[in-house]
Order: sequence, then structure tokens, then C-alpha cells
Amino acid sequence: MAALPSFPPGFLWGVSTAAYQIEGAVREDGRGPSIWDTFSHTPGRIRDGDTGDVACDHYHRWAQDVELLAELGVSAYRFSIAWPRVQPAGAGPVNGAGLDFYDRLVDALLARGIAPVPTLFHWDLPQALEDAGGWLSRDTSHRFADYAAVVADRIGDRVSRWITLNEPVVHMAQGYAFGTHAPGRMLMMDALPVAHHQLLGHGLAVRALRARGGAEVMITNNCTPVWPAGDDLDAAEVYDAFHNRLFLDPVLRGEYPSFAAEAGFVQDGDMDVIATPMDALGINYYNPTRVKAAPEGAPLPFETVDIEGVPKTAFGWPVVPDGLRELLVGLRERYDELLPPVYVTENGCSTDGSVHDGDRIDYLDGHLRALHAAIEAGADVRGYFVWSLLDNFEWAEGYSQRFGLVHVDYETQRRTPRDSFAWMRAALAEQR
Ligand code: IFM
Repeated sequence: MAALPSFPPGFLWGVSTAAYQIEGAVREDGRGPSIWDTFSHTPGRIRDGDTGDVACDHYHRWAQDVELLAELGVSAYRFSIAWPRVQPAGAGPVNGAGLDFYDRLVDALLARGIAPVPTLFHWDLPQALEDAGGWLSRDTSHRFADYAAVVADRIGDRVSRWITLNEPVVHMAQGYAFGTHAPGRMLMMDALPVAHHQLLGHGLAVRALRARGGAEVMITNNCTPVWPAGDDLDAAEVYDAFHNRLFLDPVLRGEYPSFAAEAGFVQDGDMDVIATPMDALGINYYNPTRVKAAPEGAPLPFETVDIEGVPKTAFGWPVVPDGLRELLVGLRERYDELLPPVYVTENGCSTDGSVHDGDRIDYLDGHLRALHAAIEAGADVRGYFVWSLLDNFEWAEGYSQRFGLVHVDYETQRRTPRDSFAWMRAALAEQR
């Protein structure tokens, strides 16, 4: 395989994980229950009845996992902090043992020259907050900012890049509109306040983090280029507004797309808070989405359509590397000087699980070339993180989807680096 083109000096290379997907130890050292504990223990919610109770046992094996990161040669590691480990009830008393865990992790990363990039919320809301309304309640936004401050007070002296929320669109849609993720609510369009309260929480957290130092702060959105099926341009525009613009326009332009602009849940001053300037924007890219208009009377105005004629991942997701270039260049055109520097904070694929994962190597190689082409075309992209370091708990799919550069045997917790790990290590060494 030909060497990758050279990325700009100082480009950040990393891998991403999330707390509930890898940590396990859900009842240890004072951690409180989260909505994912409740949801995964509800019969019928997760494939094969899997739960994150043990996951990759990272809570106990973190030192070994940091060694893997060092061996891979990454310059950054994106992980998430479990809110219920830090504040078991989502508000009030702080659990020192939970903070100790992340404190040790940050020190171990820095000792190996790896920049810690913590995400404050990757979907594991403390159950007590859900019981009080979850993200449907405005109060949760304020609780999130308080929690951000607690974490920053402990590790902010060593963290120079923060991510507030991960993929608020997925949390709103799957968690509150369709009920396929925790907390499992099926509110369809009535889930919209969840978008607003997450974004308000983001803006308040940006301010809380800024008040505690000069670190870079960003949000991570899941974005997709939207392709109309045939000439269904209206359906594509509506899907784009729901999936991409609902979460980007408010933070970058201080306004909602028209369908959400008049919503009663927006109070005076909210948009200014939400649009508090960020230093960067995180983008998670997996695939483009093709859409057509839904039939009359359907609950939503669009339907997604299969993208034919391209390879598919084990998940069945279409593999379209150039979609990453299209997305990044398109964002630049849409938001122009309002767009801050971008980090691709997730990109990767699930495979059949074999350690000989040539398909993952092809996937990563293709996407990195597309990313390079985007940079050449003027996109200001400062870093790239592979999803994921380890195979892990893939939400409603349990352990059936394997995204890791490292294979995990869930019986023994043995980690085995895949061929893609060796490929990535060599690619990073060349970039250096
Ligand atoms: O595993 C997820 C992650 O938690 C959020 N982004 C997409 C990944 C793959 O589905």
C-alpha cells in the first residue's frame, strides 16, 4: 500500500473511546447508576441481553490500555468521563474516587507524551437526573455545567482540549425520539427540547471551562453529507436541517434552522449562551445518508435509502471515503469564517472481528486520503481520531459490532492488536 501523503506539522493523531463502552466496574468505588445501566438491564433492549457491566474492564486495565496507546504512537487520546462516577446522583456530592480514576489516567497519558482529550458527556446520564426529566428538563443543562466545573477543577490544570458533548443528535434521536438507546423514550418530534437543553448545557459548560483556564473547548457532532434519492431535494434539505444544522447553526450562528426557531423552550439569552465562541469543532464521520420523502402521514417527513454499489461495513454502513472530503469542504463553504478549526473526533468501521482486518486498513487509508484532500482544498482540520482503540460495547448492538484496532476477547479480556493497529503505527511513524 502506498504511503499516506504528509499531514501538516503538529497534526494531532489519536484514537477515541467512551466510558460506558469500555470501563465496566459500574458498581465500584461509588459510581452511581446511569441511564445505560437501567436500559441495558431492561429485557429486550440490547442484542443478546448484553450490558456494559464489565465491557473491556478498562477501569481495572487502564494502565495496560495506556501502554497500547503508547505502542500505537498516537499523540492524543479521546476518552469520556462518566458523569455518574464523578457525581453519582448527577448533582450535589462529588465522588472523589471517581475523579481519582481520571486523574491517574491523565497523568499516565501525559507521562507518555499523549495529550488527554476528555469528553464530558458521551450519553451516560446519571439515572437520578433522568428520573427528574433528563434532557427534557432545562435543569439538566445547569447540572451539566456544574459537573463540567467539578471535573475541570480536578484535571483542568493538565487538559488542554475539552469536548463538551458527544453527538447530541444521536442522543436526542435514538434516546428520546425513537427509543432505541437509553433512556428509551419514543417522543418523535416532541424530543426537540432535548436538542436545546443539550446545547444550552454545552454553552454553559464552555463558559464554566473557560472560567477555569485557557484550554481549547469544542463540541463533537455526528455529521453526514445528505444525498437526495433522485430529485427529492426537499427531503434532503429537511434531513440536513434535522441531523446537521439543528446542532451546528445554533453553536456557530446563534440561531436554529427555521423548523425549530420558534420553539417555546428557547428563553431570552439562550442563543447567546449556546453560541459562546468555541476554539474548535469536533466532527464524527461514518457515511453519507441518502434520503427520500416519506409517504403522507408518516411520523417524519423523510426516509433513509440504501446507498448501493459501495462496500459495506459489518454493520451494513456504506463505505464512502470521499464523503469525508465532501463533508469537510461543505462545512467550510456553509459556515465560512464562522467555522473554527475542525478535529475529526471519530472515524472507523466495524468488521467481522478477525485480527486480520484488511478491510479496516482499506477503510482508514481511504478516509485519511480523503481527509488530506479536504485539507488541500482549504479545510482547516487539525487532527484525526480513529473509532476505536478497542472492541467495545456498541450500544443497542451489544458486543456484536467490533470497531477496535485491538481485538478484545470478552471471556479473558485479552487484548490482541489487529493488523490495522500495526498499519496505523507504521503510518504514524512515517508522519513523524
Ligand atoms: O460507538 C459509537 C460511538 O459511541 C459514537 N459514535 C459512533 C460509534 C459507532 O457507532
